[in-house]
Amino acid sequence: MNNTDSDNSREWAAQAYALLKKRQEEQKQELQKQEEQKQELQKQEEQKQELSDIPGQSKTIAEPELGEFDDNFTWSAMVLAAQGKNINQISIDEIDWLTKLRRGLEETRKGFVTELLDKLGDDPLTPESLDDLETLLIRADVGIDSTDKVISSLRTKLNEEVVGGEAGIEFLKKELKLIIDKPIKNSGTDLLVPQKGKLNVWLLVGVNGVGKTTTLGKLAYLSSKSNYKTLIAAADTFRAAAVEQLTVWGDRSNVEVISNKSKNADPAAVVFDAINSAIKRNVDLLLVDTAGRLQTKNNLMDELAKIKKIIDKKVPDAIVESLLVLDASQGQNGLKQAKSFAKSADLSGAIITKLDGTSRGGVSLAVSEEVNLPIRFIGAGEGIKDLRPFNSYEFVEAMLADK
Ligand SMILES: Nc1nc2c(ncn2[C@@H]2O[C@H](COP(=O)(O)OP(=O)(O)OP(=O)(O)O)[C@@H](O)[C@H]2O)c(=O)[nH]1
Ligand SMILES: [Mg+2]
Repeated sequence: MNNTDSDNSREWAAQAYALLKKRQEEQKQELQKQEEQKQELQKQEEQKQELSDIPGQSKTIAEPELGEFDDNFTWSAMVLAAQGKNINQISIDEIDWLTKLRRGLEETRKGFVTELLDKLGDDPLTPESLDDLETLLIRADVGIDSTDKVISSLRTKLNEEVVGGEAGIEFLKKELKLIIDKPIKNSGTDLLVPQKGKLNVWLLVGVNGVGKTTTLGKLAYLSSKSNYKTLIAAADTFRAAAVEQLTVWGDRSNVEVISNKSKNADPAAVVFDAINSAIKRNVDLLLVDTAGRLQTKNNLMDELAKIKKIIDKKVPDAIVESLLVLDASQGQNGLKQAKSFAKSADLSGAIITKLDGTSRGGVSLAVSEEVNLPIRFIGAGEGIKDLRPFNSYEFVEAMLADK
């Protein structure tokens, strides 16, 4: 965003705020009415229901509240405006998400933009400041290849013209976005959504603890909310609590979970059953949770291959996505995992989780450049709404926001 754009969209932000405030008041009044009517029924219901202690899974889905007309709101609205969003179409959810994303990337940014701007001051970029930038990019886990690419583009630009600090940041944003967008463009699909009229099967794979099950829960919510008929297959049969954890997520979004609770059940058999149910019920999207760890005698990759084989055999027409879930806070370690998975499993995309509060958000760049995987979703929190389709513009703006 340049200065004139900024002024215009600041004005836009103020209008958007007023509109959302009004809408929120109306919604509140409407909700209150409904609330009073339901109160008696709910009381009885609540007594029956046990609240889960899994983080982010209280029984009611908290709607975000419109906060102050502050810097967070203005920044988020400006990012939406810069993408040509219509003022009547934006929602508190979008503002809330962008605020979360920017906050989440604060640690990555702190050791990066703030330091970079401090070093640059108002002076034009010099070859020395490029050395500083190189160090900062590496430290943010952007990866050697992406860093080399960006620095050499900047060096070429410096040879041709004088580049001021702010212009340098804008150029940097453009270069980073190009890197992230490349695998997305190559995939031919800008936004991953289930294809209507077909069975879509999304496998969530990755090592233990990266957030596969949580991400699947959030995807189930997103999918059913968008009116896709959704089903979950609990193919992590290794971890005892996995089915229970998924059932809680399924309940939250009214999505059924197909599982086999017997000990050492075969994951491929669970997928087999789930496909049968999916066909019977005309399901649009089948989400498959897989194990992050198995008994030593079993190999994770073999297991995944077996699951895929079952899918290919039973529903050759299905659109299958193998999505690698990566925990951003693991930085370069996560990148190593991605590389080894990419070698053995036939991956089609990545989902980056835990972008809230990590200083290693830059690893997303390394995944795009070095593993060549399109990033499809990002997670920044444990709540059901803390996952959104990946948007490279928003990501880069949040990573390099100057406050
Ligand atoms: N802060 C934060 N925590 C997250 C996010 N996604 C997942 N988590 C947390 O990470 C932990 C592990 O998440 P799971 O979804 O169980 O991970 P998993 O990959 O399914 O783990 P295994 O089934 O053991 O392989 C949980 O405590 C989640 O709440 C996120 O975006 N932000
Ligand atoms: Mg799990």
